[in-house]
Amino acid sequence: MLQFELLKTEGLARRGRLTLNHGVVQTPIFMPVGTYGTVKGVTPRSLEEMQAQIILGNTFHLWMRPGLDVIRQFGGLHRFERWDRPILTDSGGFQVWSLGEMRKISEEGVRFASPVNGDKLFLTPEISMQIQTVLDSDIVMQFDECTPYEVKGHLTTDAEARASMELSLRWAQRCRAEFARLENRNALFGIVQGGMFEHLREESLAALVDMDFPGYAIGGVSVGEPKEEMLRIMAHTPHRLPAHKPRYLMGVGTPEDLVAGVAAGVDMFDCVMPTRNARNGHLFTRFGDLKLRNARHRADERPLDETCSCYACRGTTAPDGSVAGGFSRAYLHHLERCGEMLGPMLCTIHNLHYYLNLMREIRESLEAGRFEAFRVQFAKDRARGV
Ligand code: PRF
Ligand code: ZN
Repeated sequence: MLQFELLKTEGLARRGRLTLNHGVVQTPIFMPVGTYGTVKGVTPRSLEEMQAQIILGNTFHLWMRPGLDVIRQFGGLHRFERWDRPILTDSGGFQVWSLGEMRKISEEGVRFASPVNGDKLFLTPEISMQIQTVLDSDIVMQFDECTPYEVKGHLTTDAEARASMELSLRWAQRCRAEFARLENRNALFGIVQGGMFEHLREESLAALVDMDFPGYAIGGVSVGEPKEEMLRIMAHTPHRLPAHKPRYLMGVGTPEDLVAGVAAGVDMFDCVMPTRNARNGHLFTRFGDLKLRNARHRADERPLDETCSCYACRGTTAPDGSVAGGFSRAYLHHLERCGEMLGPMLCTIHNLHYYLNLMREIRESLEAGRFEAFRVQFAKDRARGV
């Protein structure tokens, strides 16, 4: 099941409400990435505290480990990973694509050697649907081929991008048929491809809209192309999708990309950036990015972001008024230098809280009809410096 209501619009930007089998998601939304059935470094309790509404999982990784027998025994991914709110799973198309030379793509599917134990494996649209049905994710992604930006030292040509996009369309059809055969009660999204070619994206989009999916994603961006190319595709595709269905931009991006994406009409985002960068000591704040390794933080008593209400920045106040947490830049710098695991844990809490709060502020600005004003203030704040 999937229901999507548009609550308000401003220009191309939209404020919506998405109802899924495991709950309601207020859009625009950022979805933390939980590849292996865990958002790296944070507990589900902590995700709830920062008001995460929906998280990602990965078909490919969970198929490798722990394997479908275990997930099936648990009745799906929700109970296995102890997250009872909505989950979206990616189909494996992109993850297999990331294996590079280790894979072989044919009409039927993708043949590759398991990166875990070298076993010969074959992933097809049908198998991806079967896996995602066992996972019981609220949103199932079609199995697609993510068209690369470059192949073997040359930019992907129009003809190459077309062949890839058309293959993804045939796979979309097969996904739809298998999803129906399995009587999956969740929602299947189609994925627009077409590389950096607008006319191909329009063809892909039209064909997917004819197949009538409950939601649509934009894939094949943020695959190594220059920023201007990403922004060109982001400005081109979202608003051409059906207005009354959710739109998901896959694997994007920086805080600036999210704000630009919303302005272009995107409702949903995911990216490893807040979690991965946190583990490398790269923090996002209202006033710009901060590199924890920098010696300037050595004795700095300030929190990462004085306006942030996350556990790392402000701590939590107990009923008796006592405060726990609220860590200084000096302390976080120290943890980073010593390789202590509390460092990445606190940084992940902060970065995810920042991303989720950014989306909350975007939703509030849309409700108030002040998204344009918000964009101006956002850019000004981010340029101030930490
Ligand atoms: N396809 C799928 N997953 C994805 C992508 C895609 O094109 C991208 C592209 N940035 C990220 N994740 N299935
Ligand atoms: Zn914080």
